Amino acid sequence: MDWKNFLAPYAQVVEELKVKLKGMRVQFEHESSHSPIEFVTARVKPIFSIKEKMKRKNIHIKDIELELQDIAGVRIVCQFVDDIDDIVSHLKSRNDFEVIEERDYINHKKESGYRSYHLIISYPVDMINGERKIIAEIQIRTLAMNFWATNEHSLNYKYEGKIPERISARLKRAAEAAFKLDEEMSKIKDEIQEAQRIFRTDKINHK
Ligand code: 0O2
Ligand code: 0O2
Repeated sequence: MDWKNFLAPYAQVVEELKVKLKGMRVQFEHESSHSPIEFVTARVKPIFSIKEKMKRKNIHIKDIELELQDIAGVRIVCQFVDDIDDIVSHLKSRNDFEVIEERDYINHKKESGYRSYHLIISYPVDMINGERKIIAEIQIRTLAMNFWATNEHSLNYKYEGKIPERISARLKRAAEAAFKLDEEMSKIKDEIQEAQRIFRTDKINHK
């Protein structure tokens, strides 16, 4: 397998999506009082992680383009749960890619306690030998969901997917606490946004 060649269009997609979505954040900041996007990160899945997932899910190498949907991955992190809906409807209305699948792990959390909204997209990318449609995954989650997922991901890596029961029970409780934190913050969202507006205006005036 010529991985470098295979992954080239994925790297291109990740770079393009990163520019576009970071641009979206800047535009929101200019045009409205609140940007639903806090930050954007993106990566091409490392080869060892592709191989591990192929093995775990029993995916043949000839099927990875269709079946391994997160080789190109972008993550959008926001402050409030409501922001997720705004981002999802914006992404679905775009003309530069097509949403082919949606996974709502916000209203349907995973067994682990994981919460996030996933969009699987088909993104046309121009390579020197013509256009290719590449599948990519966009994860949209709040800061609290991201905090939980990052920590759980590290533990999963450490325990090779078999987190001991006493830790996974704590993680489930932590996931509920993160959910409550999001709920509480949503209730005072207007206050927080007003404070952030004042802070931004003050900063500009003091320049
Ligand atoms: P700014 O000014 O910090 O907003 P890159 O090529 O480095 O731009 P990549 O490879 O995705 O992008 O990098 P990375 O390190 O994953 O992070 C991308 C952006 O997300 C960076 O901001 C990081 O500062 C920001 N980031 C990552 N993790 C966190 C986090 O836990 N909290 C916060 N607040 N930000 C985080 P920018 O856009 O490059 O610049
Ligand atoms: P990475 O790059 O290490 O994050 P799955 O069977 O769940 O592994 P599937 O069916 O392809 O994968 O799709 P799913 O579950 O919709 O999305 C996969 C990605 O979502 C994972 O990628 C994670 O980034 C994230 N995710 C899903 N479930 C969990 C979870 O319980 N905890 C955490 N921390 N993240 C989760 P990978 O393959 O793990 O890759």
